[in-house]
Amino acid sequence: MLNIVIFGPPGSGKGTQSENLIKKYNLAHISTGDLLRKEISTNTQLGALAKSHMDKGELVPDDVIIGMIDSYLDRMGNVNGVIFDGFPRTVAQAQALKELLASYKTSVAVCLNLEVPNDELMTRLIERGKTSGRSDDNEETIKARLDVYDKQTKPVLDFYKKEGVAVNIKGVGSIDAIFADIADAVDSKNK
Ligand code: B4P
Repeated sequence: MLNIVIFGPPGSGKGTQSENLIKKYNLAHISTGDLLRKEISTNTQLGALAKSHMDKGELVPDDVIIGMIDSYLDRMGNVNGVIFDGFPRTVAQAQALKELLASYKTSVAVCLNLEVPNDELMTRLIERGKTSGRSDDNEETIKARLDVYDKQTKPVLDFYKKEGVAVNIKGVGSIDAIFADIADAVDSKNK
């Protein structure tokens, strides 16, 4: 299986480039952010819990997220591989993913680390906020999310470096040019 973690700070283009990955490699896709927003829009209990964290720019607790991934993998059926978009965001989530995938006799083939400077992230997310309707796309919450990324999420990259699967991708430039680098990285890990 070709399992890909698409990694990077908020607004680095994880969702955007996942769309391109799905088309090129015919993979299943799981975005924890999208799943949480779906729970919020359908007014579930989980959605209410998620909203209370997301509105402050905080991460949703690990046990909730890991439970979502577990049940997704349980239902996934026969696929060529999975794109994990916005997950893992903590080392505990990365460790849990490793164990879950091992139970299916598979592992993460590549972790694509999208590198984008903070001022560009802020510009993109403020711009997205004009149309997204997302309650976390405002300056104050974006600052909190960038801080959470530095403290809680960045260490995940060291986890994947130790696993020997991390690849840095320059995440600034045209979406197509960035995807060309992404495809080269995936192809070189998928020989
Ligand atoms: P996510 O939904 O994962 O969203 P994101 O990090 O904001 O966005 P992404 O990187 O996908 O950016 P996009 O492609 O849209 O997370 C939201 C929240 O959910 C988190 O803060 C957290 O609270 C919670 N959550 C989710 N997963 C969790 C987990 N595992 N554990 C705990 N909590 C979790 O790109 C952004 C914008 O840039 C778009 O408008 C796009 O058009 C633009 N863009 C993309 N590429 C560009 C380029 N090359 N040039 C110019 N603009 C570009």
